[in-house]
Amino acid sequence: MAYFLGIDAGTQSLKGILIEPATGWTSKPVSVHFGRDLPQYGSTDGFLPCLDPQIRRANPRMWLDALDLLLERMQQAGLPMAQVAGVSGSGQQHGTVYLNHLFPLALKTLQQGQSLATQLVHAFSRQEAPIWMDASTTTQCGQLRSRFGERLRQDTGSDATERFSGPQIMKFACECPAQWTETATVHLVSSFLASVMAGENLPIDYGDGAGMNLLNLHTLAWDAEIAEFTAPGLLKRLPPCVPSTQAPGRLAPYFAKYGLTPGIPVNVWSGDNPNSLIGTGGSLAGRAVVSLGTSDTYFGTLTELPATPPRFGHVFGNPAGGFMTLVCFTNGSLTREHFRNHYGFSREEFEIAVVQAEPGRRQLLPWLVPEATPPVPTQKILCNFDAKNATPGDFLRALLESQVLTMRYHAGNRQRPTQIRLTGGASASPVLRQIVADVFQAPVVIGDSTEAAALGAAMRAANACGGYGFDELTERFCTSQTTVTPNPALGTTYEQALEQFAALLKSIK
Ligand code: XUL
Repeated sequence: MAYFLGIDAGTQSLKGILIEPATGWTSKPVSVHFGRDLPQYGSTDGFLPCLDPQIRRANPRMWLDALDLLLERMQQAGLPMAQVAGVSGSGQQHGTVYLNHLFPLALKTLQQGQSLATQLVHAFSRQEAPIWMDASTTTQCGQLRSRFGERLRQDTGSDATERFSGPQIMKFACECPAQWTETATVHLVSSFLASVMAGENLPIDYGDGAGMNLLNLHTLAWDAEIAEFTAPGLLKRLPPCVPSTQAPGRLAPYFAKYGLTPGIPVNVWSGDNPNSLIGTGGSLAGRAVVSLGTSDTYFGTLTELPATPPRFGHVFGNPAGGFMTLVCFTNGSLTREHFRNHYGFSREEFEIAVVQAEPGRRQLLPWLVPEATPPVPTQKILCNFDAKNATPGDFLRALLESQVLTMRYHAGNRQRPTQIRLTGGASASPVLRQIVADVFQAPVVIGDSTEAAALGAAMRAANACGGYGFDELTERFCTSQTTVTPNPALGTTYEQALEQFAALLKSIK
């Protein structure tokens, strides 16, 4: 039997799972929590403490120690490591790792008697890796915007974004020119760990590469002009960018110590969002994933590059082919909970009140806290109805519908999805499930997203190293018991509601 290994290098932990596609078997996830399991790095939440809340960096050697510990734990758990036929992974997006000229030789000569972190200690030109939570590059974003204007969004799929790798590299090259000169290679978290496993520098994939403000999505090559403006000599420090389905590496002999077979193929790793798209079963053409959590997130598949990328979102590569959008809405479950508590409703009372209210009649701008999409810096709740005299049900229905309408409005895809995979805590609410189905007029499949990035990575390994198609992998690993069908009678109602919502949005511009 052939098993495939998926590793998820997240913000707070490293997780691994094995899958066996012939039977659909999935192992229990094994994990290493950076804060609890590697306290020597002083990174309780996965990053180094810093008084400046804009600065968020991690020690990349912590990720190496975590990789050793994870594979040791997987072996100790009795997982069939010797039968693993391919490896892939997922990395928190945008984080950058800076390596010097010693890295390739250090990788090639890894000895089983010592840890990865010990053997690679001299290979870093920068000891810390800025991660996606770092927001300290507003100046650099401004410079990129004034130099390239709209072209940045049109060609790289995103406006200049603080956490993105390009602005992060720009800041480092400018503030630390000597260390920049010493830098031979800039990796993403994903391509760094993939390279370690392969014992040689591996490429970046289109999924994660698109989160850098450096990849030209029209040519699928690094944009030389943007790269040179970002940092002198950056182009020659970037690994090549390749399709997510390539498996250019072979597992390094070092990993035999965990029972793995040296020489098995290593698929290029990708970002956590592209991997989650695969792992939630949302990567097939026409599908979208809506995750209803603290914030709400919309991932939509795109077969072609949109003429205009979403104004406030991002376009990344879809590892299954084509592209994906990612749009994040800050006012998610906390806002829903706030208003439920405001009316003193239990969850059941909340459901009943919303079901009883009339659909599509009332809209509001649901921004209790500053919102990312569209960017609104302060609280703003604006209604197109008389909120004082509305019943609690009318108000709460307007809130839920508007939260879904804003997703449809900002999704960046004119075509409605043919199926939505719904995940996250609030996907447990029957009334919210139905509203998502009705507003999008698409069937909603309730999924499980707990290990979506690790599962997506394992599915990508099975695709790239085992020849399994994403259709069959999705069918086997992303099953669901529950589907909610849209009510076609409400199609026109919600088209009108969308127009009314758009009018309300315009009224604040
Ligand atoms: C997406 C983003 C986060 C990170 C970490 O743009 O910054 O989702 O990928 O999860």
